[in-house]
Amino acid sequence: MGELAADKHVKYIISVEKKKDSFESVVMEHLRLNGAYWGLTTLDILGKLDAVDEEDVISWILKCQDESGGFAGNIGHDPHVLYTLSAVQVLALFDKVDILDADKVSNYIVGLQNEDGSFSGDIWGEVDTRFSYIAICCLSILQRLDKINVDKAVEYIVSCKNLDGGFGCTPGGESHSGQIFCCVGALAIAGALHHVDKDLLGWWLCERQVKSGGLNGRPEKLPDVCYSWWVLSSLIMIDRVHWINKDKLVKFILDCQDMENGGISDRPDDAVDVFHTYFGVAGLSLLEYPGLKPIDPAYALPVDVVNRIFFSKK
Ligand code: GRG
Repeated sequence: MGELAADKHVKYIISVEKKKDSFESVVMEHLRLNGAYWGLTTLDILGKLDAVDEEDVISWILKCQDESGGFAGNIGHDPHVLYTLSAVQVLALFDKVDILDADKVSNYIVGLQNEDGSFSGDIWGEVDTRFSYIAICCLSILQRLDKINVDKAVEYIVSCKNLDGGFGCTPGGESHSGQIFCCVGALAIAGALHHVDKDLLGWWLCERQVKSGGLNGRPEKLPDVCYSWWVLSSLIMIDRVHWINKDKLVKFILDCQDMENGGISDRPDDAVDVFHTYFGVAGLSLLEYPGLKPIDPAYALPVDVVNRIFFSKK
């Protein structure tokens, strides 16, 4: 089996950040803050966060904040809960959450909770369990979870549970591993994992492993490195990770590396990108691959960062 080309992945991430005119940078322009979270968290898991200029990153993030308190994907764009979580997560990596006005950011999120407990992603109103996770995770990091109706938020997530044990985007929506991560992660943070049928969901999740060792997002679909995160983190949160073949999954992820120029792709021999590089490295971290910082399956941040948020005396 090959090895993790850690140094090459660090160089790849830094090169994407520098090539502002590249195809990848241009298509990611409007979601750059989310891309920054993927890239910087990868660097931190690899122990190389100091390869970037912290002050540059932080001053750019602050310029992405809108007067509503929410953050946009880049300067001058519209705010959305996803970029708001990314901003808070990146600041957490640098131990700089304190520079934010936590009440202002929280008020933006609180304003997006609907009567039925669900969350909209922004003022345009789209509802999805992704936004429930984002709101709960972000408010928890800001230590402001008590500002929303958590019981209602949990009730809405539970209303998206299916007969197969999985969860969808909205009530009745098909179970999908990405949404399952969001629902299980939100319930874990809210202390409400008792709503999950762990054996039933664990069975559905471990059936996502295909012959190559990779995981797919739902039945009959192709495997993709990103599901190493969505599926594994969910299995860990419900204590069923021993139901998949870890060695085969490690091999699948390593086979998706570009051994020459760094980066990880969705499947072997495809083009690499920062999204799959992050989820590949994060997946390996969940699999306890040597030399990587452990990552927290619910907060999607390194465990030392999560411990600093909740256990440091400030
Ligand atoms: C902090 C890690 C973190 C996440 C923030 C945005 C978000 C919360 C979660 C997204 C969860 C999600 C829905 C992930 C799935 C992404 C994905 C690869 C979707 C592809 O869907 P299809 O239908 O692909 O195109 P399949 O694989 O089903 O063919």
